[in-house]
Amino acid sequence: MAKQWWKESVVYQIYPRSFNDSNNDGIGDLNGIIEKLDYLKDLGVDVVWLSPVYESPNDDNGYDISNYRAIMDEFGTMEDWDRLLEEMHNRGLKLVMDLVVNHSSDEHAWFAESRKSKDNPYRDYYIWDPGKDGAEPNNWVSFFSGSAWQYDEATEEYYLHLFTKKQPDLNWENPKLREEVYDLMKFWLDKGIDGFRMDVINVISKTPGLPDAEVTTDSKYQWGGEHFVNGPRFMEFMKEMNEKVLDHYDVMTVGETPMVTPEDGVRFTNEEDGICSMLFQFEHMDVDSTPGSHLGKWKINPDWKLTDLKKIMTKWQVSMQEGKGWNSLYLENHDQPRSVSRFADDGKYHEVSAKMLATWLHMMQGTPYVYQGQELGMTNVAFERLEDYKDVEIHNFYRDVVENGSEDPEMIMDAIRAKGRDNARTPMHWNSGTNAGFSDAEPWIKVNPNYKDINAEQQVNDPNSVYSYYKRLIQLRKQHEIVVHGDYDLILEDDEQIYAYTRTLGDEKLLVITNFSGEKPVFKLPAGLDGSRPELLISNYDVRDHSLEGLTLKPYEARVYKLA
Ligand code: TEU
Ligand code: CA
Repeated sequence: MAKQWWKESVVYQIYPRSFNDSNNDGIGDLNGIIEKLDYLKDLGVDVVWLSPVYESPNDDNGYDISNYRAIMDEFGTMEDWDRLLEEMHNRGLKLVMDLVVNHSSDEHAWFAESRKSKDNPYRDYYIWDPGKDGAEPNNWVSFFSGSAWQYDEATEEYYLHLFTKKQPDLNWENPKLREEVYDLMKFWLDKGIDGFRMDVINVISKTPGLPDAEVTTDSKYQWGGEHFVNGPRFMEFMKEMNEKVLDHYDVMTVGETPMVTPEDGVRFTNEEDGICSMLFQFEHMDVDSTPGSHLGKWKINPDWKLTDLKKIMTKWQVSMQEGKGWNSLYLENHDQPRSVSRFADDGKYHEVSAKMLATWLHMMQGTPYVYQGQELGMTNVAFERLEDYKDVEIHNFYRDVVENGSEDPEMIMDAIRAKGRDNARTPMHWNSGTNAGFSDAEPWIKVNPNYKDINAEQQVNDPNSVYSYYKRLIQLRKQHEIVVHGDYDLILEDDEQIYAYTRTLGDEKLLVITNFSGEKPVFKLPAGLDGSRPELLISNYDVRDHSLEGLTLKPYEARVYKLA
């Protein structure tokens, strides 16, 4: 397999609004990030992915951009950003910026022009339609509830918005719009950044004529994915973007691509003619959802099984290695609940189970991502009142289902507490002081009350902390080539408590054993694996007995062995 710096790297995601507030206005900012670069260096990560820091009215916290070449006032200035890049590069850290070009903000100058008149030169930068019989042009539902169309008085037409109505979709069919995107990408690349994370990049091409979605539920609006997920001209647009822009720089790109299969994954990331370095697939993020509707994420399936997760992860691991593609490995980001609360135990076994999940993820094939606070084992939050949640997705969802009278409000609040994106967006826990050391002022969103027990200050110098464990995992990647390049094989396929797999490179083998339960299952070494001289590389308990035959695991135990 071809060697690339981004395969050997670990990426750390920063959600700037919630990371560190340097000027005490309650909002994280660029200078706050600069203050913490030594922390990131100590952790050992190689790349930082910064969620959007561009000018934005913040309808969707920066994923609605009103100027692609300016920094949001609340976050600082372009000089601050230049200094951030310089300080990162001085420390050998790389910077990946978020590229949000499926849509802009409705406050972008292009849209202000576009909506003025039907013959405005910017009209075709967006997707306009007169509608059908005084109603929306089609039945598509928005990702964030309600119709994907908004009526606009000025020209008496509708515009498409797959996300909020303040996020109008850009019209990629228009070559002028595409050139604008390539120009803004060059603007940042020429400043010296090291790559892009591409927001919902696989929905930029829509089926011509924008036909109705198939009706599969009794809701007024239907999921229209068949008409825009990996749409007809998606690959063509991406090839053009690569030829005109990306091929001229040594950068990494990670496509955020909902609803893709491993076959798509290989198509998008393979060494020969892929369109990005790696991608974020979502199948494992849906393992605990109820399939069948776009609102499935809120309907938690309490009966999801470890074997479901094994099937998904193994399919991706094997397909990508056979097709010479490359995986991103993630359990958290700014859109997902905290992994220790979701997949492990944020109570009694908080510390060991956070370490177990980290082991499981970092030993797979692909580039691991750590989302801010994950390295401390930060947990979900449970706000009492709806007003304490700030996320537009949460509020739209609540309005949609509760105010239309279809669901019980307390049930909806529970779904929000379990799955809402704000679980990941509470301020970072730096210490046990005021507001967890994030800010002296009241933060824009409340701090998780457990910050006195879970914070960086207490963990950085504790060799047994979740943080120190992450540091060691990241080091293992630097020390053992097999962690990066070894082939993955699942073992104990049917076990509902133990997730175990091997990695193989030449005549070297790693054995990864993780217990996803609070019980004490017995690990049986499969025939053909020689466990006679195992060398323990890392574990989340003190291990005395290394015999692998009939090994009784402790709750949420994790061990990684190198087999001779
Ligand atoms: O998310 C895209 C996406 O697929 C969302 O539907 C996401 O999965 C959802 O939040 C889960 O319920 C990206 C960004 O990561 C997200 O923060 C933005 O809100 C969205 O695009 C629009 O830009
Ligand atoms: Ca601030």
